[in-house]
Amino acid sequence: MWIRLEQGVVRRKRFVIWMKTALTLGSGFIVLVAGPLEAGGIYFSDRGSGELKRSGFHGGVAEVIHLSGQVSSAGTNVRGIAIDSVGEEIFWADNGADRILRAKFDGTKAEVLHRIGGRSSFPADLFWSGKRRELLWCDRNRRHIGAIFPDGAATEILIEEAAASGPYFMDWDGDNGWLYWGEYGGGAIYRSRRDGSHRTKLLNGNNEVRGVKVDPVGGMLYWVDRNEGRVYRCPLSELADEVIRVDHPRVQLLYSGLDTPHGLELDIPARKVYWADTGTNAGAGKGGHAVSRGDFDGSGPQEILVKGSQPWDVALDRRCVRYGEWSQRVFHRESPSSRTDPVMDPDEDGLVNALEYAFDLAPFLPNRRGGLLTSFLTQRKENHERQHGLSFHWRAGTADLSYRLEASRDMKEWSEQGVGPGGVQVTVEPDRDNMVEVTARTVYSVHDLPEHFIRLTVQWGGSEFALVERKPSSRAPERRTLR
Ligand SMILES: [Ca+2]
Ligand SMILES: [Ca+2]
Repeated sequence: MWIRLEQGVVRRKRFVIWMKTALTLGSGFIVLVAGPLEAGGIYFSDRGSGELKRSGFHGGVAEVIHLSGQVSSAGTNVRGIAIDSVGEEIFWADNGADRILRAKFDGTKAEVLHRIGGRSSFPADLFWSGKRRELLWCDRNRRHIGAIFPDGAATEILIEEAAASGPYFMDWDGDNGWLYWGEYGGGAIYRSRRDGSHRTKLLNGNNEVRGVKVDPVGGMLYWVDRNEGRVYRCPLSELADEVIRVDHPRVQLLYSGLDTPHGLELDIPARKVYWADTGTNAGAGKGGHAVSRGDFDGSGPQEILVKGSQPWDVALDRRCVRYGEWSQRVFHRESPSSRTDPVMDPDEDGLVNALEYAFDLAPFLPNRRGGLLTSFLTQRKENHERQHGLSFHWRAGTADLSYRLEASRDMKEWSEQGVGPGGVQVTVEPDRDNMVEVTARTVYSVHDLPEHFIRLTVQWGGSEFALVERKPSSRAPERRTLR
């Protein structure tokens, strides 16, 4: 039985499939669908035209998002943009009327989320935290960083006097609980806890910081310097103790010769950095009036993806519903098919591109062969019986991927019903983008079985790829096999 998870799965909190009965459920998640060609893409605010725009991952001609609902115009001075790919909503700041707005991805239900009353304000950058269901934003003129809770429309000021010339672009590292922001005119980058405690100046010496983003997985801070026309990064480990300058030897210059870079966005699984360039310095820099992208380590070319009038900020919807869409997200536009073909393995890590797609990995960064699946033992409270479990992150909502789970005690005879009474139970929980965490668990005890294996077979197109996990011998580190 092949299982394909529909897009709607990622919006549900949690559901369970019983392998023995799943065929008779008749529910929507085990179906073959033609589906759309793409789900995700690049969203950007175009300050010059006062519009919100989008394109696919390889750019091209920008599509204007036409707004309808409470408002039909994005505003007269459009700034930060953020998206919620689960709720399919766009949030943006309008510095013209001092307000923060939202709309659905297709532009419908456009409305004012928050009006900033009183004296002169300057809403700039935004960050949507799906976990906390809050929108963080910074106000350059009032020099503070705040939170808006769209569900109840409540607001809160988190950090006062964030920087002398005001905070301008910001990011939230939810994994480690740090808020990062850059100063509008002073060249510094700061961080603090969400409540403003443990505040530190990390870095100094930029000629006007714009986008600031953190990669907690790689332990790296990324930022742009508007007037030098540069994209930088620096290991977070270098930023802990004392303020360093931008010419510190551990600061890496990734891209230079840009025009007027502003908003920044990261695609951590794909190891890409995107930036919006307003073109307002009107120099000879590369990529002005456009959204560009490059690689995390600066190794690939600057790819100028999509033009605008004055792109100010950029956000990514990283969902992919077909291999072709993912391929545009992770590979350079000029990459030959000898790298991009689904059955190729350009990083020679033993995982063909179709598997890198299924598990949301980078196809040019070798992954640990055993890192995809987690094999574990659980113990039932009532009788201390041990069950064999397997968990993995999986791309849901695609038109071309499905998987099958089987169990074996000898790696010869495989059964979809497991090797004991009760079968295998599968639980699916939303993770991020259109990825979900799948956990399979035997309902029977594996205590008396000298060996027990769970096999995951991935199907892409007409190809199948099998990954096998052995029952751990104890709670000690798991043993894994891949074939
Ligand atoms: Ca590979
Ligand atoms: Ca890889």
